[in-house]
Amino acid sequence: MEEITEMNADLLQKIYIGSSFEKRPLYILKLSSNRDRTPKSAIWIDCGIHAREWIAPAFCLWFIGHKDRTMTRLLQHLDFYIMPVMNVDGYEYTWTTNRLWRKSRSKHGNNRCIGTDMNRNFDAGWCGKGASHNDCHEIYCGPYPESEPEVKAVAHFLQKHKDHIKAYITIHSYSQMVLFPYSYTTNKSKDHDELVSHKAVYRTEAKVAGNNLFPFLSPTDLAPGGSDDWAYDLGIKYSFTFELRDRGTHGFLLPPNLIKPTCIEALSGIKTIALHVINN
Ligand code: ING
Ligand code: ZN
Repeated sequence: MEEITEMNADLLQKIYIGSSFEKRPLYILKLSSNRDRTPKSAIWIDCGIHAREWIAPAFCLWFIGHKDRTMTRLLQHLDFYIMPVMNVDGYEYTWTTNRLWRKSRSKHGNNRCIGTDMNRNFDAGWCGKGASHNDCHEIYCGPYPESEPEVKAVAHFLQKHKDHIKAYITIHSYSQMVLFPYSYTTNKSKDHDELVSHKAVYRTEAKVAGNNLFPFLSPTDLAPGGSDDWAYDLGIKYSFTFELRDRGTHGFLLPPNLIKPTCIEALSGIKTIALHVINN
């Protein structure tokens, strides 16, 4: 992040938004062609909510460094806020100790176990069916909503900038699909029917799924406290979870030769959403 911001000082700005449970700094990078200083609409992308989903931070960093004609054109109309790693403590832990760690590394009160599932910790149907109050479970929702400093920092930033953030995209793996609200309830969101029948949404889905046109998949299991639901209820209509490769052959241990093609697929999904945001 340091290197890439220094090398592209004209396009990138590093913004400190808070610190993690283990006191690591949390940064987002603002990608903006600042030739004209008029305030622009923006798209938020975060990666690495879950520690073991290594393709996610890899994608965010690759995306920041990627330049092409479409991106140049998009940047005339849009800024991007990119958070390469939200779960910085968990990510570090997957490098040093346990490759398959998912949660944060926080310890609350007299809990027996470490870690909260950050994608169950947002204040959207918090800890309903599909999350767990048991701190030893993989889908532990935490002692209260936004108990994780990382979640609180992101929620605070989004709240502050919600008027110009037109799309929220959070990058996970694996399963190759695009999810959108709601996950905390089986009720349809106000925009559900529009989003389901939306050509742009369908194209995004197809791209993230590796250009395999297959029927739209929505999760059948409830998952409350997710970031996309929270962003949607904040008023960000285009709010998506991208689940990148693969479909389970390698799972979280995606081999290096698949990093690049996966990034290209995800990029093309993001471009589809960005073009739609610009034209609407
Ligand atoms: N999947 C997501 C998870 O947090 C999800 C699925 C998406 C839940 C959006 C809630 C909201 O379980 C992975 N792979 O993490
Ligand atoms: Zn995940």
